[in-house]
Amino acid sequence: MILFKPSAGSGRFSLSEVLQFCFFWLLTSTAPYASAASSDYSAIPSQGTTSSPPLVLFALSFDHELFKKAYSDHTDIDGDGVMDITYTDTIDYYGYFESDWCYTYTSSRFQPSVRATGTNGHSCTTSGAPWSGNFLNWGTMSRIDLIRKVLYGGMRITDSTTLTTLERAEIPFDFHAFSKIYTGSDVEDFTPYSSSSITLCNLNQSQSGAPLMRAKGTNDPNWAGLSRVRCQGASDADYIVRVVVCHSGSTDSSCQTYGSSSKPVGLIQTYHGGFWADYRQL
Ligand SMILES: [Ca+2]
Repeated sequence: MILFKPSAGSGRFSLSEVLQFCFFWLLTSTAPYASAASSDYSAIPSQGTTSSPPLVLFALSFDHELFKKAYSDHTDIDGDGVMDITYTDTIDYYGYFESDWCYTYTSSRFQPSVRATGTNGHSCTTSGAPWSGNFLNWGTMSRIDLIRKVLYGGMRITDSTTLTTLERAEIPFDFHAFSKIYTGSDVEDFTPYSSSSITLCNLNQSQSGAPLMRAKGTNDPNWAGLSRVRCQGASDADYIVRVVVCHSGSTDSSCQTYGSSSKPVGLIQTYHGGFWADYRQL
């Protein structure tokens, strides 16, 4: 047994001795403590009485960099160590168009018509459907288009029970407007042009104007580069970049059936768990 007694001669405990005693008691005390039980913990917030599902808020960037071309032509997309500086047919370009379908331009939109052919399944050699979906993805998509497709299936401009049309993002006619040039002996495999080169220029001519893809059958590296307002001057043809999706023969795995309709969906619809998401602001 350890006994505490006042220092010799004082008859009283000093403050130091009292503190030492308290510390010793804390170390040696066997006072019972209740062990924790699972009922002591709860998923319910301490300030509330009802539980609720956990929510996640995504605050995504919405800056102007997203309204530039998705495929910059100065990256190695397929990771083979070689810079992909133009359209490369061995790559499946992601976007609003289906890479394995051929499109005809009718009623101010691109309509999938027949399946693509060729070594990589991207060639379109029938005159009725001359546009390769894979080529159009490379030639028209902006970064925000790909984000929209990943998150919620793409921006719908037509959304009826029988028809769904997606629309390319609004691209300002300033330095955001971008051109894409392809030169090769197989231009006619992907486009209506039989020339050796094609230049596509993407912009909106005015705020909320039609999302245009202007085309000419030549190599014009200055089309989107010399003036403050870009992609101006003569073209061979102008196309509105709207595309019919989730059609009856669609191979797009992002199409989901709702009753008699098929609609493009993304991560939000797939994982939303019944919550409504205000994704239209993106
Ligand atoms: Ca490469």
